[in-house]
Amino acid sequence: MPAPTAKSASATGPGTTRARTSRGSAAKGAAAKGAAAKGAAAASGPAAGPTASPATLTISSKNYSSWSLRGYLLCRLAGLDVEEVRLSADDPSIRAELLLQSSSFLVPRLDHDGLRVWDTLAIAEYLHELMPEAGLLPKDRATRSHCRSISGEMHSGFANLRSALPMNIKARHPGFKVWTGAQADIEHILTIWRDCLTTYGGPYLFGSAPTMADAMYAPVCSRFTTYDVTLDPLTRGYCEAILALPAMEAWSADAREEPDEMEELDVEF
Ligand SMILES: N[C@@H](CCC(=O)N[C@@H](CS)C(=O)NCC(=O)O)C(=O)O
Repeated sequence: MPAPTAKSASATGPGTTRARTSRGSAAKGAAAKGAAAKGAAAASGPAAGPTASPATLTISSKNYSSWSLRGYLLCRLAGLDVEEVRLSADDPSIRAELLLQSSSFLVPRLDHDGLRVWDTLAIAEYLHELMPEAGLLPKDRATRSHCRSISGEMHSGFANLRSALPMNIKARHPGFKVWTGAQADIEHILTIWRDCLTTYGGPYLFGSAPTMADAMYAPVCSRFTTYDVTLDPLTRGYCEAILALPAMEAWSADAREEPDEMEELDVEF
C-alpha cells in the first residue's frame, strides 16, 4: 500500500498556505484489486501529454469546502502531482485574491502547463483529457454517459441537501433531524447510488475503481457520517469505501487539524 499523502507546507502570504501533494494510488484494501490498473497508471505517471509541468490546485478550507475536496480527489485519482495552495477561509482579503485569480472567484482552481482551469466539472474533463488511462471516466460509451450524467446532477442539483447538511468533516450530529426537502435529495442520491452499485458491481459507483462520479459524491459520504443519515448495507458500504480512499483519509486528517469555531462557516461555501 502506498504511503499516504506526503506534503510540505509553507506560508506564502496572509491567508495562503502552499503544500505539495504527492501522487498515490486511488484505493486500498478490498478496493485495491480493481483499482490496481488505475493505481498503477497513477503511480507510474501519466502515459502521455504535457504532464511533467508543475501544477497547483487552489483550494480553501479542508473541513468545509466540498468543492475543494472534489477538485483534490480528481487530481489524486488522475495521478496529477499538484502543489496545494490553500486560501484561508476566514481572511477578508481572500475574496479579492480569488477575484484576481479566477473569473468565477471560486475554488477549486487548477493551474497546469500554463493553463488555468476552474469549476470542478471542467477540471475533471481536463484531467481526463490529460490522463485518459487514469480512468476518471469509464471506457464504455454508455457507462461514460451515465457517469457524466450523475456527476452533472451533483454539480447542479441537491441544493436542499447542500444547505441543510453542509460539509463539516470534523462535526458529528447524532440523531440529526433532516427536513423533508433535504430528505428528498437524500433519497434521490441513494437511488442513484443503488442503481450504480447494482449495475456495475461496486465497490465504487462505476465498478472496481473510482471515477469522477465518486469524487463528485465523496462530500456526500462525509455529510452522511456527520449528520448520522440512516443507510442500508449497500449504500453504507459505498460510503465506507469512499471514506477509506487514501486521498480521502489524507484530506480528512488535514481537515481535523483546521482551527475550530468558525461558526459563520457552518453553511457550505
Ligand atoms: N460550481 C463550482 C462551485 C465552486 C464553489 O462554490 N466554491 C466555493 C468553495 S466550496 C468557493 O470558492 N467559495 C468562495 C467564496 O464564496 O468566496 C465548481 O464546481 O467548482
